[in-house]
Amino acid sequence: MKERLEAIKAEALKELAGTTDAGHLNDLRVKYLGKKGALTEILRGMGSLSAEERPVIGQVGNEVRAAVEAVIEEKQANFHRQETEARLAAERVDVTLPGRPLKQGSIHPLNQVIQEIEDIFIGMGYRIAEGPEVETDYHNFEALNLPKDHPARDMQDSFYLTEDLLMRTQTSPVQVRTMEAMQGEVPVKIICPGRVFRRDDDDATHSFQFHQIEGLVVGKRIRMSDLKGTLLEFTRKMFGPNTQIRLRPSFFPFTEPSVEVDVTCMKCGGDGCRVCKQSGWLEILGSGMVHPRVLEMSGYDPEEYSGFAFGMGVERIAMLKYGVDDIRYFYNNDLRFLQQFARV
Ligand code: 2NM
Repeated sequence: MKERLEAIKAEALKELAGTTDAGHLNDLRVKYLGKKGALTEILRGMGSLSAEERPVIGQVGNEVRAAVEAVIEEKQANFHRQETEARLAAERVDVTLPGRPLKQGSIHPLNQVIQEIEDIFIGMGYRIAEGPEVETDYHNFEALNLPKDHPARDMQDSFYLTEDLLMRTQTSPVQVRTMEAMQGEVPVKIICPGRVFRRDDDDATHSFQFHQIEGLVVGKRIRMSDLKGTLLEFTRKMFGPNTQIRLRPSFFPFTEPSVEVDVTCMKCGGDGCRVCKQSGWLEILGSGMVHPRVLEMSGYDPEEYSGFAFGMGVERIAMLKYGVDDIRYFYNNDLRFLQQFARV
């Protein structure tokens, strides 16, 4: 029996020496040490041995089992280590490689212009006010002193949703709402940026939807000179410190007097060029002293308070500033256009 055990040991060790993979190693473990394995089979037959032989054979059996087990464990550990090393090599990451660049978007040129204008007025103590794009006829027209028969109220010129609701044609209704909410408190000092809508055919300089920024100041003894100084300060911050402004009389239902404001051409500095059609001047905004009836309807006594207001088209300013000759570039979202405004 002892010889058979030694023979099994020799055979097992020889076979084990030849294994090169974990699967085969496991097969051998089952073959020699498993429940139906060769060694187990022999040791099961120990019952028939004499009392003297049993401990001797038992000891040899245990030694053989231990020797075979030891080799299997060592081989298993080796295979495991090799496997780990192979995986580490295969999955190796070079942490010193530069990362993949993240695609970064940029602020839309219209929003850049809006933010720039906002920053200038915030610097002068203004607050930003926003309001709904769907407006009541009252806030969009009536409260701005636009009489029922005014041409701007023509159904053909605005997007009416119902008898009483329309897409706002200006951001002035936000100023009306702000005055209402402030219940006669002063100062009112706000700018209102936002999208406005007009029923118009799109072309190179017109769009049925565009952006405006309107400003409003209401307080005691607010004068035309405050308006002039404010607009000069704004235009110099926006278009350069040498900018001049020129006020021409005009008409708006919500202001009296009303003026249109020109700035010296930012392209030629006033000498005359293609952009300013040789005049040296560019019209950039409309403004005036808030009409007493507008103040009164929104809760300000025109005997006690006065104010000025102004409004400008964001697209027009962006087109002049960047030399864009078609308003539709702002809405097409062509990256070749937009990326020229990316500030990296
Ligand atoms: C403009 C031109 C002139 C204006 C007036 C008001 C309000 F609400 F105070 F009456 N807001 N905006 C105004 C005045 C707007 O845009 C060309």
